[in-house]
Amino acid sequence: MRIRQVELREIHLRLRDRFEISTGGWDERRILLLRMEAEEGEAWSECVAAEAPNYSYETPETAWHILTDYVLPAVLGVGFESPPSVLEPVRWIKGHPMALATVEMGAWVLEAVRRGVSLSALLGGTRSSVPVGVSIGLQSTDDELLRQAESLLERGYRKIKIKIKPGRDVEMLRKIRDRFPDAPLMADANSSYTLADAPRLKELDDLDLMMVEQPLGFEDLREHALLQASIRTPICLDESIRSPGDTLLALELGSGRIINIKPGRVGGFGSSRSIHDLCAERGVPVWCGGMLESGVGRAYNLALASLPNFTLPGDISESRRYWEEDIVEPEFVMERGSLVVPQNPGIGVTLRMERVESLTRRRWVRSV
Ligand code: OSB
Ligand code: MG
Repeated sequence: MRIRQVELREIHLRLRDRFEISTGGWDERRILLLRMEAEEGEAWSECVAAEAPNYSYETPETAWHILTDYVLPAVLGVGFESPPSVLEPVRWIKGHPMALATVEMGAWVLEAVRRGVSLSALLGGTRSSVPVGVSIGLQSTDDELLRQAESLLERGYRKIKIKIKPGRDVEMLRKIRDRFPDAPLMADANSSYTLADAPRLKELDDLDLMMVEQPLGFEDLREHALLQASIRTPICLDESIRSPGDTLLALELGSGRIINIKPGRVGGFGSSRSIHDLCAERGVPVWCGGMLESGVGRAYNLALASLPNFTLPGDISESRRYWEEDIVEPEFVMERGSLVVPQNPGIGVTLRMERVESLTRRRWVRSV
């Protein structure tokens, strides 16, 4: 296949509610949308870089730079055999997985469109509907958090993830656990603790959490291994896992027992599938994380989460959890705690172009 036109846009999409984690917050998302066109069809994909370098070093600004100055000019007009090989011309680029994943994941959709199959089918998905969870940001009061947890549990989410940070952790989580003794709960610290906090983190063991996500630094696999050896609660790694190699290292060291896969963070679907497979071989469960995606990125995450070893509910909530109005139709709606995996060719949902047009802040187009 050969890409004959690329179009990159930045859109601004307001969240219904502010989303806050230990290292920063979002009121709106600055989303890069990429459209790639080949003779066989077109694909829209989403860059998930956060607005500030508080999750990883990438931002929409660095991704725009890497995509428009290096990646897109290099892949335009060049034939490729399989989706991951679309990135062959830019193998020399170090880092910037989210920018690169935007192109790699779009290439999977071009291939799905060419074959007339769904993205899920192309990736090897085995489920037509996927149980999902929800991530609740830091709230100003515990009462507000309780209110939100209650309404999201009532809505049917299969996993409730609660953001924590030093000073807002054990006591706050205990209130939730006391109110909802059987709820599937977990916590996400987004790298806000150090090994010196191990005694505090050990107190989580009384709360019957499914896991604690990324308690320590994003490069601290050794420290995570020491922490995991001293607490019962399974550690799930998010920020620390950027590749299959990181995953193997983490599992060998015992840095965690569960892996969160975000395809953007690991450079695309090729890498996501390798991580999925090597975890499956070792009996390590994985689940699909989220970056507050629009319906475009959500479609990709859902397709990935239809693979067999995604045995825990991911952070793939329904559209209305994030947006007043999504940019795709149909929007993603949860039924009995699950999202239906689109079965139409490609991403299986359609962009609402009028809406995308009105949200666009900049646009860059090249063709051959
Ligand atoms: O750590 O999983 C995270 C959102 C932005 C950055 C990092 C994270 C998150 C979430 C939200 O937890 C997950 C979602 O998209 O619903
Ligand atoms: Mg996380």
